[in-house]
Amino acid sequence: MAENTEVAPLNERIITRAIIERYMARLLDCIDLDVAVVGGGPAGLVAAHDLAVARRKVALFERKLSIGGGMWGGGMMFNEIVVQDAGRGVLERFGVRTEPYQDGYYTADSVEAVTCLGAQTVQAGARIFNLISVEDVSVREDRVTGLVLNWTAVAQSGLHVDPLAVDAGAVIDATGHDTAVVHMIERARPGSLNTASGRIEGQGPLWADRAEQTTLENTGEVYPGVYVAGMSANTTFGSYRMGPVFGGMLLSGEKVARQILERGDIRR
Ligand code: 48F
Repeated sequence: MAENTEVAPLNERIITRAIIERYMARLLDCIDLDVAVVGGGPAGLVAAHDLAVARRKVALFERKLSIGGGMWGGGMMFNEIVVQDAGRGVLERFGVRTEPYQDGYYTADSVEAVTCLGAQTVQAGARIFNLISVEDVSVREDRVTGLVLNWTAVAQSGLHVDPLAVDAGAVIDATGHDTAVVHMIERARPGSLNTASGRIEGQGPLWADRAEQTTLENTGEVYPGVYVAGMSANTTFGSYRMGPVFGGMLLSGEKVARQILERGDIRR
């Protein structure tokens, strides 16, 4: 019997409906989250991955078109990153190949690092929403209970369009140098952060060794319901910047996921 090789002509209405229906279903599924991650750099991706592996309902909101944050560009657009032993272990867990350089330093291709982290995170069950900016938090008394979202294009074009909101048992500020969510809390509740001064302590100049250590120490809850990870942790609690060495970011993502999992009360 002759095989029917005829292909049905493409129908634009089907393509449009497929995209809208599938996207809407995923968005609706994420309006009540266990954990909302803000920022798709290395710290946010690792956190979202580990929480999804532990079967938490987790979504990551990234304001840009692409995830990866500061990782794509390596150092000054030389797209290689450096990690030490501990960070290398995280990269390898995500299937990123590393190459020994010298004395416990390893390099990895930054494009491979971002794409592997991204793919593993989505496949683990975390939903990544790009092109969405977190513009505020929602609160009930003295606890953050969710995020206020809008299309990045709305903010960029200065249009007066009201946002939408999602609920979350915990929010992770993984917005890097911006420390965006913590700034929102500081504006709304001045002096209430779990830092030495109650305010954002700020970021100092470059000191890679010290900053790698403190990124991990500073990872944690900064306000009821809000955790900081990655560079945002150092800016919040006050420490140095570290340049294109990424172990601290990856380990901070692991640590914040662990901290949230250890808290039995963070579940929708
Ligand atoms: O900056 P980023 O990569 O943060 P990270 O994971 O890693 C820091 C390193 O890249 C580097 C460094 C290490 O040596 O110092 O800077 O801590 O990723 C932060 C992401 O958050 C997004 C931003 O676009 C970036 O991709 N972001 C920032 N503000 C918002 C946001 C916001 N309001 N809403 C959504 N996404």
